[in-house]
Amino acid sequence: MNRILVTGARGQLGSDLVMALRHRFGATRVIESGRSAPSENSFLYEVLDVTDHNRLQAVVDQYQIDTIYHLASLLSARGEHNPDQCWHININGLRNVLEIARSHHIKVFFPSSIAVFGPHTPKLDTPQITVEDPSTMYGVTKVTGELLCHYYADRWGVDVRSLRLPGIISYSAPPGGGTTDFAIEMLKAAINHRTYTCFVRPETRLPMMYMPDAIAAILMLMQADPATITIRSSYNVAAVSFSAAELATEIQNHLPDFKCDYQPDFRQAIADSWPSVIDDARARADWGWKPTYDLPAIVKDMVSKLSPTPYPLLHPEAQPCSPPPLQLSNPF
Ligand code: VAH
Repeated sequence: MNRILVTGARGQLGSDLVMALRHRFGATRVIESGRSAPSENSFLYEVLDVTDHNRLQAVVDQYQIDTIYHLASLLSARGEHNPDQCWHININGLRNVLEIARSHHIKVFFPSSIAVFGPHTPKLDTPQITVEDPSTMYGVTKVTGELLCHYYADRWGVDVRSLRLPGIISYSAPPGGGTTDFAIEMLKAAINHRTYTCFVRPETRLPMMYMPDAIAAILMLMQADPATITIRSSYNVAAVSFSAAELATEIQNHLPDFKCDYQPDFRQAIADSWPSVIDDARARADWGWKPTYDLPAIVKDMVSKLSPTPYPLLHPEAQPCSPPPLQLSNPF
């Protein structure tokens, strides 16, 4: 029991999820995997391209895997610059996971996204069941992925569970080339440089979630009694919605000299196609979902975790050296 494989384990979500899974189930019960060999810390790590069915089969057999957290995918912004690769990895990778889950009776977590929604989806209190007309290849792969999950659960009885994750904010691993990366970039830039140029307009409001809440939602869903799971495509989950300007204002409550300007790029159109506020009543009713972090709590925790530890000012020259230039995420 609980022999777990995490694909895409070194991504933004995977880095924190692996730690949480190892903490809960034991370090030797969780196998990390990714397309490239890790630069360090290769403890129970397998190089695995999820589009390679035979390699995935070999890893599953070697470790007698009974649960797969399938995180390997290209996100929205990166996917728009390489839609063919986005389709290939996101769909063929998921199909390999579901096929092996079917033949080996493996439980699966699949991260969907609010990116399944599009311009004709209700923007406020987006229902669990509604129009899904995504305008990105990433969103198309997530709609297709949800339909595949529902099919494998309904037709073959695969215990696959899924969440439509909002933008995830974390301080540990860097963001992975998504449209919601502006939130993490703004926080890191505020702390390191006191200034940030945001790639969406100030009034752009999106559903977001702090990483601890995302990890809690995933673990609650995967531990829930199967009888309580009434959605086998993907559950809406929500925590907080805020605009880029509201985030900047909350940061200024901690860093008064922080300045943010706005130069929207191609990611503005992606953000505009997504909802602002999600209705997650079904997740709350079925398996007790309840978020913990609101915007002030997120910013307070991020600022404290990302701020350099203040030096003991033993001497006026003992000022901390200026941090290295911040490499903003390049989504391609
Ligand atoms: C992205 N962070 O921006 C991801 C997420 C809701 C957005 O799927 O692509």
